[in-house]
Amino acid sequence: MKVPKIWKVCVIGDKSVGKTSLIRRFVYDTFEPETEETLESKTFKKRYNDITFMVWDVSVYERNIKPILSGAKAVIIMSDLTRRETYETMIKIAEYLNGHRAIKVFVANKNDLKYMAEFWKDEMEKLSEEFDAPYFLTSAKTGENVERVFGYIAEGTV
Ligand SMILES: Nc1nc2c(ncn2[C@@H]2O[C@H](COP(=O)(O)OP(=O)(O)OP(=O)(O)O)[C@@H](O)[C@H]2O)c(=O)[nH]1
Ligand SMILES: [Mg+2]
Repeated sequence: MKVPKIWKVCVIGDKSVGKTSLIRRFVYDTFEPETEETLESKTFKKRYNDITFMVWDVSVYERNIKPILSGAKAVIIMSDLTRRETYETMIKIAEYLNGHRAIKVFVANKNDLKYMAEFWKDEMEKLSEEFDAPYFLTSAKTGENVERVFGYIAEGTV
């Protein structure tokens, strides 16, 4: 009998970086310009090839993320290219996660607004090398690279 693959994936990052939007793009292939903030963490389910992803949209108000991270196959650490401080938060999260066994992926979102970028690929590369995890520039708005993030988690190759 084949054991079903149910993989928990946590999406974590600073406020308004587009966590919910990225998940919605992946799960429903939709985008909303106006969103409500995520007050409580929420899960979304999505079938991808032979894997069922349980995607956790982790609220920035979560006081204790330890139980949420428990058992996670992967963690998507997100930032917003147009806000430098969200890059700094990504570093803090990566440091916090050091030693956690989950697959880590760095995502700089809102690449459709790249003319407003406050950090760029070179810095993502630095982060990627330091923490030995790949990075993607995504746009939840256009859909650019969104599926590739989950494809990497599923297949282990960029
Ligand atoms: N231009 C652009 N806007 C985006 C993108 N992703 C999200 N947004 C917008 O950014 C805002 C915040 O998006 P959310 O998905 O709510 O961000 P979040 O990280 O879930 O926010 P919180 O739950 O409040 O922490 C919304 O106005 C989105 O429409 C993107 O790729 N491009
Ligand atoms: Mg949200």
